[in-house]
Amino acid sequence: MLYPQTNAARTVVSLDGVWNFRTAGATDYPTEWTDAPLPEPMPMAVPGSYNDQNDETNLRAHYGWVVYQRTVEVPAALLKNSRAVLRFDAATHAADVYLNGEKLGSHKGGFLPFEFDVTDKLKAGSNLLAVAIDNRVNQSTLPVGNEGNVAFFGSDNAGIPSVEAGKQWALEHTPQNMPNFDFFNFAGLNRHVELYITPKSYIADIAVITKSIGGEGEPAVIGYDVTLGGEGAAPADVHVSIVDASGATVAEASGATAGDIEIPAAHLWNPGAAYLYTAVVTLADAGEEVGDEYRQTFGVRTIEVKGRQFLINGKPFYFKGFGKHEDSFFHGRGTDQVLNVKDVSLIHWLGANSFRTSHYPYAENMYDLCDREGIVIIDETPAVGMSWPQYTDKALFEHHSQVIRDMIARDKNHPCVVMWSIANEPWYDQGGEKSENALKYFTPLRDLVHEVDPQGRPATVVCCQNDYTKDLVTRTMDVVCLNRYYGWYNLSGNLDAACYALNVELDFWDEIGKPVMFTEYGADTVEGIHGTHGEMFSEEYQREYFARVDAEFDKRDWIIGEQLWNFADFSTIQGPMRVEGNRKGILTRDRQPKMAAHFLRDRWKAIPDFG
Ligand code: GCB
Repeated sequence: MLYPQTNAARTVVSLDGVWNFRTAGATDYPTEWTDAPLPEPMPMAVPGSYNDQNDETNLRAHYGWVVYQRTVEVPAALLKNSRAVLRFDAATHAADVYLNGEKLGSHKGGFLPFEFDVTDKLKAGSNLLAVAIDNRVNQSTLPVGNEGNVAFFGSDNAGIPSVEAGKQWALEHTPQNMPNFDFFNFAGLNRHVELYITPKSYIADIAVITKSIGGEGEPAVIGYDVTLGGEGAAPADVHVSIVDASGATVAEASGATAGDIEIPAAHLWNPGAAYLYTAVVTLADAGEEVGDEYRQTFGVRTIEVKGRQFLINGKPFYFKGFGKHEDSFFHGRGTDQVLNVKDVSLIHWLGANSFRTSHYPYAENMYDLCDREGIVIIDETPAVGMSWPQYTDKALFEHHSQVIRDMIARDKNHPCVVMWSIANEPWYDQGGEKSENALKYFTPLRDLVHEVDPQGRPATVVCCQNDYTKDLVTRTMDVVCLNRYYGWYNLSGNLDAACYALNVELDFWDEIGKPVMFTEYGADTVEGIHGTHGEMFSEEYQREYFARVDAEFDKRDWIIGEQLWNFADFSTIQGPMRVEGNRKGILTRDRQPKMAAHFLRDRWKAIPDFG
């Protein structure tokens, strides 16, 4: 699915702005809210999570459905001899969409785009658009929620009769989402909504693949694959021009939907030194007034896991960075370009070169920025919070497979994406049949990644602190990605013992013989708490924690990267382990550095991207 763009052949109409909004029921919404103006609506900005936008209602505690509405004014000229598509960059977590009272369809999953062809449904003039959105998470959704008001990060004093009674009462009277994941369940129209117009015969998809490279400035071969849509479009009508960053056309091909093109003196896309080309694909006039056009940016670069190394353009790359979240004050998980630009500048300031889109695919705008800024991304599905009952759930497996297909279809051309993460911390180290079921579940998903990615990038599952001897899945991935909290959740406060235990585990992974990277390790730190001997939660402890753990990494050349937890503090469900959210950021939620950020900046600036 191509991102909407305005060019000589296409028009995008943004439907961002202040919409009308109402909360509805836990399990349903009134149908009359989908075909007539909403009664007594409150204003709600799109894109943006609804949870922190209104103070009269406790929208953070809302459970179930909400309804968004707006009118869409359409000039008649726009609809003449064209195709109209309504696109949602995301709706979290499930949506029913209505246009002029007619249901267009539904979508499940809160972090990937979906669209509807509305050519025959949109009228010139005023149209009523209504979107009902459900924020519930449960055992059949990704991310996974717990049923029954059992909080992951709450007190679970099971067995005390009055606590059990309280839980039962809460379930019946104040139902709440109980995420099996540690980030606030921000919901709604978190990303852009667009109406876009193309010719009736159109370019439906483009894939660009780097087939071979030489050095910088030497010839490179790229492959292209164009999918056509609509009637009348023929391969003979396709033309591809490769345009360099200065606007000069450096290579061309015509008359086929797929082929190879040689760029005579190619500039490579490298971390920290990005170079972007544009494949300008045109579809000649197929008896219509205009043909179609799409401008697809791409980078010339290769990715390969070889032995115990992760190669970008044939050179061993070292990941320096963090897991992030789409999270900020007021916006929640809402797309915020100011924040994205600020975060990218902080990534440069820190001397980092990469991050993981923990724990869901981010809005496309961030990938565009990272393409141009040379920042490397590990792209993650929203499969977080899984456990053993799910590994035999066929419907969930199908949904998970579809999410992987959709994520790769969306992000395949981004040079910044170098690896796909199938899941974060599925629980699978119980041994016996449970561990084997996990292996049966994740092996076909790894193979699916390899099959559907035209660029053949590596696949991983990011694994939880576990009994690694019984974990059968992690060792089968292309790269072993470890989340470890020695010195925080385990061996809390004792960094000597933490380093000892870490070393015992690292000896195990050395035997396994795969490339290993850390995708989480960290310590909650409340800015302003200090101590001469730096105990837990102090800024000194966080700095010392990273200094000690990183020194263990430095002893092993098969560790291919360190992505700590987390870039910045972020919002979570309330609970006794969280003081206004998760505080493991090396930056505060408003992006100010804690002491550890200065230590890491010095460290990362001294470690080259390629070793
Ligand atoms: C983890 C999770 C992450 C949490 C983190 C923590 O292992 O992957 O989502 O936020 O631990 O701080 O507990």
